[in-house]
Amino acid sequence: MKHRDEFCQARRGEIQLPHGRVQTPVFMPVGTQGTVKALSHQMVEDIGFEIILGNTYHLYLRPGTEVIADFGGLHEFSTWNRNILTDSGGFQVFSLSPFRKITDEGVQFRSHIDGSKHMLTPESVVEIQRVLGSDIQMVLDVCTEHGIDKKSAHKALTTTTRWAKRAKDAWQQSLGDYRGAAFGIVQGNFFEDLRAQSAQELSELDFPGYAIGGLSVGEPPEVFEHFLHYTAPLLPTGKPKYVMGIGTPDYILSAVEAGIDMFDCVFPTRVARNGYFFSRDGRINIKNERYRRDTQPIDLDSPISMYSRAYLRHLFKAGEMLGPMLATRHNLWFLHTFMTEIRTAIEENRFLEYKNTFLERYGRGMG
Ligand code: PRF
Repeated sequence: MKHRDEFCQARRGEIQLPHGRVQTPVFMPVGTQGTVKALSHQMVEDIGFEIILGNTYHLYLRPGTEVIADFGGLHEFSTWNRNILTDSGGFQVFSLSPFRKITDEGVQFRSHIDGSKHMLTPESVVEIQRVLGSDIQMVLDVCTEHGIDKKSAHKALTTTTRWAKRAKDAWQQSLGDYRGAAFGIVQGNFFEDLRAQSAQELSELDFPGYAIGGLSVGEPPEVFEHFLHYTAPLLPTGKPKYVMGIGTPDYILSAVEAGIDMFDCVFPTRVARNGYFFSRDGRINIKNERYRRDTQPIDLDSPISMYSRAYLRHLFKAGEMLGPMLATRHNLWFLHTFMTEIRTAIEENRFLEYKNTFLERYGRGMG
């Protein structure tokens, strides 16, 4: 950590990884299949991103770990030369697989692609991510939804801790030529004592970094806010803290204020493909009739400022590929610029002021 804002927990730092340094707080674009959808790696790099996400679950199923192994890892296979963080697959099995069964050993599931049967264990997930060459790998966890009872939440938490211990041992043994970090993931659903227990047990395992999982899974914003601010201080101060699966400006601001260093989310890129553009005045649905003859760009500073809103609207109305490409480029530029401004504000001890000014214009609760 380089600096903490004098008036809140927001912090400014740097993480050293095998493929270079990452400035924090950082937003990481999602590249589930080894590609940030609709953009070339060059475009992602040109915006300035130092790290993207990949997914163990998807890459293991397709093209298959052995194909990527033949190339020497995901960096070589995809030709993305900066850092890659891979999620463990725990969350994706829960959200995508038509069938899954959790045992002590691991999670059995059926592929959402062809229905074939598979099993992921804490150890196999470490091994897959080692083969992928992940700069940061995540341990296998059990993510639960909002609204479950405490007994089920407790069961998921004890499995998550047991798996984290096995993952830590496997990760330590995997080190050598492989130099990626492994992060533990806090669960505990929406129960304070379970969150505290999870944070405590994982902290004892002494991972290089920690994620808060199981948030933004359908709970109301104030519940998200409460558990985020409750859990963040329970994690070791000197290590990176990552909230998984958040990417709207209001949630990012809330997380930075709580002292979180890293975020990722499909949201900015997913909504881009449906014609939603982030702007300082809130999110714009370009398909709206009101933009039909609008000669203005979305934002004068955007890398796509040469295009008018009317033309962008036309691309989406006509179903042209260039529409999603330009929207994705714009939204990722918007978030990258937003994170750069946040980092400067923290350095100058005016993060809270920045947050209020930004939300005043963008709209609160706008997502
Ligand atoms: N666990 C993992 N990946 C995740 C989550 C989690 O809890 C979430 C929850 N928002 C997103 N991605 N492994």
